[in-house]
Amino acid sequence: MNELGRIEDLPADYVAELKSHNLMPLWPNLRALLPPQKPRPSTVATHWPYAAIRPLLLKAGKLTPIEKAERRVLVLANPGHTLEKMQASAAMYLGMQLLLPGEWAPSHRHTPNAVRMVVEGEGAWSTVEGEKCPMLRGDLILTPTGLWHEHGHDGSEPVIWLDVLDVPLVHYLEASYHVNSGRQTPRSDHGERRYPRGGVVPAPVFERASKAYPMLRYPWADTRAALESLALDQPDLQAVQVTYVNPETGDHAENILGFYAMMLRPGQTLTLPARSPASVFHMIEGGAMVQIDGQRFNMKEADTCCAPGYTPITLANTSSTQPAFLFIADETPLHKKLGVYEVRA
Ligand code: GTQ
Repeated sequence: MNELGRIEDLPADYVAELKSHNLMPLWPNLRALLPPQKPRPSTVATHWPYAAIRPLLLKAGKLTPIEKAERRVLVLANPGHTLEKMQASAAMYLGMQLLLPGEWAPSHRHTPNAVRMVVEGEGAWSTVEGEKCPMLRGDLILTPTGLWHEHGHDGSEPVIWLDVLDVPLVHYLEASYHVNSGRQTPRSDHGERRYPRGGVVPAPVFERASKAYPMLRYPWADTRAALESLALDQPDLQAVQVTYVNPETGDHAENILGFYAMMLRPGQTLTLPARSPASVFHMIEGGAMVQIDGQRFNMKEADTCCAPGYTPITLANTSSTQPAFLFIADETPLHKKLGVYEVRA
């Protein structure tokens, strides 16, 4: 490949004149914009052990009352993007949120989509568009774009969950904003009761189902049972994985990020191919060694890590007797919609 001209190769007064007209020469920056063969992601493989997060989050609970925080969150920031950008990858944001007994995080809605994966504690709930969703360990709760949501806690111990948002993308699009409001009035219908089995969905006769997001809570007990059933049915299946879908459309549960649960059989090692989207792994149960770009993370329960796109990832269950369960978030729906999704051999 031939060397392209550098900015220093141009007369300084010419460059100054270009800039005074809000113009830039492409060629000194062409390789940075379009690197050869594969992207040069800023996202670096990063491991956030829960043992490090938990005491610092509980300390935030002492230092900052909920009224001063609205959302009491420690952001899992990828150093490759600089910590100040508060992003895990190009499109993903991760935060660990703490709610103490009796606290209330007031209702708001925003343009970025969010999900919550419950990590610890009992008695908290999220109300999403009036649907009160109990938060039990391993549950996935959607708060898609534009839907009102608030969090409350009637239990006696701290509750902690992982927030996954597409805010870096929506912010980059200059489309990120929020609106606040008061308490929501709970409704009686619940998506998780309407869609208890994946194979059969309600067939309305007198009315059309009109909700864009018909299911908001995906109980862990059901997801775990689905994985165990899948593993039993297909003993040779390499990747025992389910996708969180919109039960009406079969599409991904949200528009931008994809969400999955994976079971690693006892002793299993699984290498995922290099794919264009970045991904996040969160250990729901058990432990796993995660190898990304020559880095090895010993993932214990409630640990989280992220991997850039275009790199193979190896997951190895650290137990030879127990299955391990992971929650995965990635940028697949976004890449597929934009036509940039790739799997490399
Ligand atoms: O719980 O609504 O981690 O609005 C960041 C922004 C959580 C939330 C975050 C939010 C929320």
